[in-house]
Amino acid sequence: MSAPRIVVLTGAGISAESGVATFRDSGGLWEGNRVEDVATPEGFDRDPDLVIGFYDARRRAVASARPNAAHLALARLEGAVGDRLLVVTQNVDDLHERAGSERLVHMHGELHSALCTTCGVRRRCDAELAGRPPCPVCGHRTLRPDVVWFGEMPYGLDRIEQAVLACDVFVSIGTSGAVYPAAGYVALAAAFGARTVELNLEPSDAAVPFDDARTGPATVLVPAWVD
Ligand code: BV8
Repeated sequence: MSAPRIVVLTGAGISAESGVATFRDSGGLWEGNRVEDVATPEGFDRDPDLVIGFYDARRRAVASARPNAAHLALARLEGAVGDRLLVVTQNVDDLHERAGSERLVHMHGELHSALCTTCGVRRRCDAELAGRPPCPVCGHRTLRPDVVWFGEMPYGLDRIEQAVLACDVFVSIGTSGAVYPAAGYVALAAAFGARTVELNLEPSDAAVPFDDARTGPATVLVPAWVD
């Protein structure tokens, strides 16, 4: 039998051991910030400088982080099975790319991308958005973080859903299963016959039980599962 088709969904927990804060763990990003203020379009409209400062600080934190053994193991898996693997990440950091993953969908956007609310262009952005630099295309000072806030449409949904429906194995790594539509993918995969696996520091409040739920740090569980 040829290599199985695998979908891997990752959340903030896969980057935790790289020193990147998660959202809902103690000391997480939501502890110091109200979701309504920093992760909604309304919050951005109310106080764009607050939101831009939140994301600039996270971009700086990620720049000093390094991919960990879990990111590297997924890149090795892609080397072994090629286009039979798709990594769907809720994370906006670039640690999967820096580990070598290419078959990757950032369904909640990317810290390293900026979106212009005037002309709609999305451009790679390593610089800070504080001070509202002009859009390189239209010149308006209307760049925002290119991330998906609550109430906004996630990216790549068609591609993701096609892969989830067709996969033989669905693996969820480092996510609390609190945010939709990502949190619904395990139920969809199971309904279409996939074997479901969770590799998480603690069991998530998943929509349906996983066939194989392993608890522990991603840097231990993911290489052990991949290799
Ligand atoms: C949308 C911005 C319409 C980017 C974020 C159905 C039911 C109920 C509600 C909804 C629904 N459908 C839509 C909604 C509304 C809403 C939603 O889900 N609300 C929730 C609160 C109920 N969803 C939306 O608005 C989405 N948009 O639905 O559009 C639509 C959709 C489909 C089709 C048509 C129309 C938009 C959601 C995106 C919101 N943006 N953030 C950013 O700032 O990064 S959410 C935020 O949460 C991040 O994106 C993050 O990725 C995401 C999930 O968090 P996790 O990654 O899981 O992180 P968390 O801290 O929660 O958990 C960490 C886990 O890791 C823990 O389990 C921990 O144990 C584990 N861990 C920790 N350390 C380790 C570890 N594991 C292993 N090793 C370790 N070392």
